[in-house]
Amino acid sequence: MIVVHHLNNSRSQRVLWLLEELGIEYELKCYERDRETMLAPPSLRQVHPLGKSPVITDADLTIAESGAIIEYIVNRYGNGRLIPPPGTPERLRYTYWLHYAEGSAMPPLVMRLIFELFGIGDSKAMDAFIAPQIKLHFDYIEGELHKSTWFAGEEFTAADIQMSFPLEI
Ligand SMILES: N[C@@H](CCC(=O)N[C@@H](CS)C(=O)NCC(=O)O)C(=O)O
Repeated sequence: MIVVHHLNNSRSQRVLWLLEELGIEYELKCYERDRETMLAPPSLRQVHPLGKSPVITDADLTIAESGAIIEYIVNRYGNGRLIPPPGTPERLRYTYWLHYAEGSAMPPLVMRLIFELFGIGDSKAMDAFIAPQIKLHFDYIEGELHKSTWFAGEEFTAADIQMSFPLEI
């Protein structure tokens, strides 16, 4: 059975949503962030060396990175659900958003979170780089969402689940 190592208020919400959406049984192991640093507890490093969430185990497999976890679950257990058929334009858009969420959207958002956490939210770096980058990305996302109902087209897919985290942040 899949075990989800879930850190409170984290990207592993995506994995829980996906598993619920697909109706897959799983076991939940919860971890609490340090209230000051927001870091995960050291016990999470016993599951994966980086000690980040999400991470899942499934029999003898340990899988980290939310995009990789989503791909694994959809391919292994999805039976074609929540993913556009191969070779379609929708499938390409699906792959794009699955990567874009962590590769492009999250970095400026994480920078802003860290700057705010350490009390340097009003800074030259925030004004000159971080805030304009966030605006650039969100104007782009808004424009893309005008083209179709969901990120990959007219059907809800796991790419929407992956994109939920930057939007929520
Ligand atoms: N790109 C990774 C990011 C993983 C990550 O940074 N997770 C955060 C929670 S949202 C975390 O574990 N933070 C606590 C820590 O770094 O100790 C993914 O998508 O899974």
